[in-house]
Amino acid sequence: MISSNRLTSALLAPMLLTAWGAEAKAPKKAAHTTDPDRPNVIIILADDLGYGDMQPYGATRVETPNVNRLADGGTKFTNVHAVASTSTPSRYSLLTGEYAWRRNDTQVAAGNAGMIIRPTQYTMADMFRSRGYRTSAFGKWHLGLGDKTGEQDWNAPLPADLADIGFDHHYIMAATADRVPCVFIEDGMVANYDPEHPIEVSYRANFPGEPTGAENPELLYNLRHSHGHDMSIVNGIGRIGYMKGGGKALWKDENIADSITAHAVKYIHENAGKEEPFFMYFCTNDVHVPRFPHERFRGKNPMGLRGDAIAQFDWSVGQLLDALDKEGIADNTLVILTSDNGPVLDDGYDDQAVELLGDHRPTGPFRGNKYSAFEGGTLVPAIVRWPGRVPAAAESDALMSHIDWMASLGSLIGARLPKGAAPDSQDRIGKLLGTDTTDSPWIIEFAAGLSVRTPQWKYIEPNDGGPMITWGPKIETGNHPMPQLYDMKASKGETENVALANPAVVYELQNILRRTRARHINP
Ligand code: NG6
Ligand code: CA
Repeated sequence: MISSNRLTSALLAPMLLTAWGAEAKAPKKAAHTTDPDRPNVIIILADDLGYGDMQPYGATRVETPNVNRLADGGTKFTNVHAVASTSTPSRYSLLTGEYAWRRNDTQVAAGNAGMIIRPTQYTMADMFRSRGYRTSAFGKWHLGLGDKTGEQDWNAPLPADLADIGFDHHYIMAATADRVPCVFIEDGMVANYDPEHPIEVSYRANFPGEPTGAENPELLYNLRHSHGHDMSIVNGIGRIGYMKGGGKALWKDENIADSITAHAVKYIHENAGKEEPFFMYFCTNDVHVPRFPHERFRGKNPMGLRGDAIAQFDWSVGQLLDALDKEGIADNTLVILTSDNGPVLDDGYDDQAVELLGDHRPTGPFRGNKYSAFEGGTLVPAIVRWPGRVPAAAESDALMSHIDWMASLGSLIGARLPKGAAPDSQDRIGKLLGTDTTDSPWIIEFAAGLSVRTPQWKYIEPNDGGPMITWGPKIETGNHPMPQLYDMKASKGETENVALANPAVVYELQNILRRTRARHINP
């Protein structure tokens, strides 16, 4: 493991001033799960789950009883944005409190990317650890592993992993289910490693004699690709990238939700009775492609595999909530459910998501979707539950961005962040807990370029990229060579560009971007 010079919790304990000028907090003697300001914290992060995909947000063609249960016990947010309209930059920003667009290497990562968050960076997991938490990550990772891209040896412990950025325990997928390697990584090593079948991974060339989706479509017995995803075949599904070996370590897509959820539930049971609270970063593969949920979720809604994947996601949520109930720790556990970016229908496999959609609206009334600068790219569901502390059966329309969750949670638990950590994150804990329903003054969204959203306006910077994605499905990018300004109070649909009629507003929003780029953060 790369050793990092992190401050230990012992060093930090006496220094409880929060880093954003908030009031000093009374020193806490010992971390404990019954401490009101140090609840267990679970972030449930769905993949590509849209604003309109669950019943609390208006879905009628699929049932989400467990998410409904969470919403009944907590606050549902209607104006929360992920930082980016794809996974890697969105997750990078959530976990570091730094806008991904400040770096040029946070675009959608390959499965053999080196660690994008470097061990010297201070993460949300480090922050929880500094306050005595146990920390864990489950499921989709997609932020790179090992030191250098393409140089990992998947047959031995990885020289850099999540332990180097603050997670005590992890059971993860290196990237996405549509990218090789198709194995779980547990605490820095391939889980269920099969020495009879050494693993090789390449994003450059196939391994001699190995079938591919492009050349051997007859082997795609589980799902066929619609675009891309025609390289290595694992479990009868074509992937992005090439891999060889794996043997019994290879996942079966129909069991991914079961594996991730079982590990997380076990963790809850093992940690519930301990002195220290826990932080869990629980990332589902659902509802990302390839959508291949377990048999028991199939055919219960009219939307096919995408609907089934939503049902499977809901089941995972229910398993976690049940585990909290069984352990009697639901009351001192803050559960936050959200998604990494907006929804997409055809994202590369022939799963009939488009054909079977009916009148379901994955983005609700909003325009665009995953990849897009329109609201559908980053507007995500968000439900927060903490009995007694977060209003129950409530709704908040506070404008808020994931970028602020690190500082907000840090404020809650009385963490002190080292200078330079979470540089773009503001303490908005009242908004996150639903007790302050006022808007953030502005938030920034990241697709091909940047956009600013204020309570009334949405400004999209000019961008020379084309209006539609070029690689396959009909997906609007939101790009336009002219400045775009939409009055979100007049219409949620971003249909009428009123930039020319409102030059002063455009100028003001451009200034927010200019100053934020220059790091002159001015909330
Ligand atoms: C795209 C993939 C898409 C998905 C996306 C990342 C193709 C043609 N499309 O490049 O299927 O994997 O990357 O999604 O390969 S994300 O939610 O992890 O950002
Ligand atoms: Ca995603």
